[in-house]
Parts: sequence; structure tokens; C-alpha cells
Amino acid sequence: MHAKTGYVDIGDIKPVAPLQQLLKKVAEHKGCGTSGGSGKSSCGSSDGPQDMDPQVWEKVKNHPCYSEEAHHHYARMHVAVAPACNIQCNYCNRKYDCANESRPGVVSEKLTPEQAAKKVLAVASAIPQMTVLGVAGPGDPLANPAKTFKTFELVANAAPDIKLCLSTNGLTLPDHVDAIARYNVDHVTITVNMVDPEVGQHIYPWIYYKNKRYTGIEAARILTERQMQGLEMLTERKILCKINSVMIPGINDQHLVEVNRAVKSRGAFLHNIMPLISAPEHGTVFGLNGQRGPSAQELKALQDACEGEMNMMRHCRQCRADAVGLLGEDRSAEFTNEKIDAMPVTYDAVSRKAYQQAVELERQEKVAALELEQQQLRHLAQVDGIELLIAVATKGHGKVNEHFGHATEFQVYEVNAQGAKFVGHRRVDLYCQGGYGEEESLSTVIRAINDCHAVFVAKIGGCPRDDLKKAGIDPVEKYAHQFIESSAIAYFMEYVAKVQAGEIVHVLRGDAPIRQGAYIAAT
Ligand code: CLF
Ligand code: SF4
Repeated sequence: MHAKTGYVDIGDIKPVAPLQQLLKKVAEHKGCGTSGGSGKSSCGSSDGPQDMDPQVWEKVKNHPCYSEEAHHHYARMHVAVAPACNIQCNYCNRKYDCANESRPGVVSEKLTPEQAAKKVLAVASAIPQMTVLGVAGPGDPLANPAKTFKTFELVANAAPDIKLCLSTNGLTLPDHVDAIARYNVDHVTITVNMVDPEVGQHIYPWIYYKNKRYTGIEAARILTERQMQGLEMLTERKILCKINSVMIPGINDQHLVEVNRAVKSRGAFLHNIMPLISAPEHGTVFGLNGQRGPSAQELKALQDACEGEMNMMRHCRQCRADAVGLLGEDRSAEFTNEKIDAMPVTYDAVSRKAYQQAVELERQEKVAALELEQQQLRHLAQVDGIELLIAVATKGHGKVNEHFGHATEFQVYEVNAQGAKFVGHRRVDLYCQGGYGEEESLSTVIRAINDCHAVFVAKIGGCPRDDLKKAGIDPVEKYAHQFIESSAIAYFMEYVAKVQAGEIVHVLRGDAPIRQGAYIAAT
């Protein structure tokens, strides 16, 4: 079944504040000399072992959210053991998954810790590259501490090779830091949308704290104090912290630069700025009052602006609270309680390890292929600031290995004379099986990757190929089943050669909308 997709019309996107203002803040921000954190200035989510402390690398190397590179190879799963929440966010409707960690959609089944542990073993047996268990809702894991920690305890005993992860709004975080450390939860995400209560009052109508309900500025002040205190306590204990922030144009978009500075100075490892998703059908305050989300260019500009200060995550898929699989795919329907009861569950740690070793060999191959292309790139003559965005149809392994018509998302790479890097993804309707007819699906795909110069696919039919070309997007099949980054660099070098030979003219592409509708993969 397909949910109807809503897009912000490009023509309707008005800048909510002059770009100069944002850039000014960024310039001030970059000169602030903050301390703490990794102290690195690259897009750390794609870093490798040479870029970080070996102990940190051990923690992130097969965590699909903490390492962009790992997310092509390793999967995560969430178990929905935490239904209650202690705050209200204007982008959340409790009928839906936790919007700070999930794309909107109801959780199919809430689980007891025992059911959750059984599900983890079933998934680990079927998906050997599943390396991380996260508790991310549908409410707040730390508003349900007994269920959350019982789940972690059961899983740690039965499957000690699985990393434990949780995501929280942070209100009760300081009270649970000792338990988080005791249960070896090595990765904690805190959703921080503001560090200024004046801003926070427009995002949080109320919180429930120490048996009392608070509203307005006071609620936001308590929340931000507790979040910052919890972050400091975690980083003192060397627990890796990721910060999720929802970018809400006109409310906290410019302010997120200050949030970035605040969390960086307290030692956060990674900052994940996500677009607000607010369609009216979600029934949220923002959905109903017409608050729009950012466009692709607005989101990227803010992420780029913050990147100089700390590691930025750009591959978040705003997962469901019961998501299973690689980021960007959802296999949760294969693991319902009913199906798990009928499954032979044999947790085989040896086979899992062997599979993961094979994955590591493939990662090394990918690095070698990239290094070859990078060497060629270094020999490239002056390229006059040419920069391309390339959309890629992939189903994992870091390769161009998906048919255009089967893609439910495209990964987007930026490539220039410095190399290729992952900068985002775009969810789309399946072209081949679109519930609204193929033509409508095709136009939504083209709109979603409107800012890209090319789309790499394993295969594509004649009709979409022609329409893409008409839209100025080059459909490219020649890198089928090859590694993405090295292919992107090879394409870039050919492109530059054609520009220099006068065969083509380099044009700047426009903006693209970010999908607002609930996403449900076709079944
Ligand atoms: Fe889950 Fe979150 Fe852990 Fe990842 S998700 S609790 S850190 S295992 Fe990942 Fe999903 Fe984005 Fe979350 S892509 S929503 S960042
Ligand atoms: Fe919803 Fe999560 Fe916010 Fe709670 S913290 S209101 S579950 S988005």
C-alpha cells in the first residue's frame, strides 16, 4: 500500500531568513574556538580508522548511524518497548512513531522486553549484518526505563556481540546515566532542537517533570538544562553521544548553529540535523498549522555550515521505532510476533562473525577502488569550481546495484576536485509499482532529484531515461555493480573533460523538495 505523498512546491519555498544572516552566524561560530568533542573538522561520519582514536573506531566501525561508510554494509533494528512520553513536541502525534527518530507511521506492534529479546535473536539469525539494537520509541525510552533496561539486559546476555543504542529527548537523562553505563549502552542520541527557551517554547508546549506539568518558557528551560547536563555526564563517561536536531524553518533553523556550538563544546561526537516532516495527515501541531519543512538546499546549507565544527550525520533515514534492516530499507514486516513464533531461531555467533569478516573484505576492496580514482583526480587540471550532485540507486554494499524502477530512495553524492562524498538521500515512490500510475511516480522521482546532474542506476527503461534527459538529469548505467564513490569520481573526470572540450556546458541545477508524506514501501 502507498501513502499519498505530499511535496512542498519549489515555487512556494521562500527563504525564511537571508542567507547572509546564516552565513554571518556561521562565520562567528567557526571563529569561536570551542573545545571538547573530537576536535575534527571533516565530515566525520564518513571517516575511517586512520581518522580517529582506535577505541572510538571500535565503537563506530559497524554502527550504521555513527559511520556513514558502515551504513552501506551494516543494519540496525529497533524494538518498540517504550510507548510513553514525558514531553510534547509540536512535530509529534502519539498515534505515530517518535518523530524525532522515526518517519511517521504507526508502530505495528508494541513489545514486552521478553518479546523484544526474542525478536532481536530472530533478526540476528536472519540478518547477520544486523549489529545494533536501538530503543527509540515510539515514546521516550527513558520515560519507560524499566522496560528499556530490561530489554538491554536480556539482549546483552543472549547476544553480547550486538551493540546497544538508545535515543531520548533527554528530560530524565541525568537520572539514568549510571544505568546506561552499567548496561554498556555505548551510543546515546539526544534530540536537541534548541538551547534557548525563547526558541524552545515554540517547539514544546509542555513537559511533565517530577510529577508536575510545565508549559511555555519554563518547560523549555528545564528541558534544555536537563539535556545539557545529561550530555556532559555521558561524555565524561566516554559514552558516544549523537545529537539529533529537527530543522524547523523560521523557528530554529538559524538557532541550530548555536545548538551545534553548545553540543560540540560538551563533547558530542556527531550532529544529525534532520528536516521537519509535517504533513497535515500526521495530525501534529506543525502539520495542521502549515509549518513547512526545509528544502533540500536549505538543509544542506545548514549541514555544510555546521560541518566545519564537528562531525555531521547526513545519512539519517528518520526511522520507524520498529525499523529493521539497512538504513533506508524496512524489513519489519518480516518479523512480526506471529512470524517469529513460527521461525527456527538459532543464534549462531560464529556464522555472524564469518559474515561480518566477509563484509570487512568488501569494505577494503571499496577503499582500494576509491584510492585508485583519487589518484587520477589529483592529476586533473584546473576544473574551475565544477561541482556535481549525483543520485544513486543502491541496495547496499556501497555499490550502484539497484534498478531505477525498484528504487525507493536515491543516495546523493557531491563530487568535485576534492573527491566524492555522501550528502543525503531522497525518498521516492517506486517507479515500477507506483500506486498512482507510473507517470505520476516518475514526475515525483524527477522532482526529488531535481538538484542532481546525473542518476546512477544498475538498469533503466527507455521511457524514464528519455524523461530524465528532458529534465536535464543524465541517466547512467555504465557503473552498474561498481562502487559508488569511485564511479562518481570517474564520471566527474569525464564530465570535466567534456566541458573543457566544449562538448557540454556545465549548468547549475535548481533546488529539490524533501518528501513530506508518510512513507510506506510497496508490498
Ligand atoms: Fe536507532 Fe538511533 Fe541508535 Fe541508529 S536510528 S537509536 S542511533 S540505532 Fe539512525 Fe534511524 Fe537516523 Fe536514528 S538513521 S533515525 S539516527
Ligand atoms: Fe513524540 Fe518523541 Fe517528542 Fe515524545 S520526544 S513527543 S515521542 S517526538
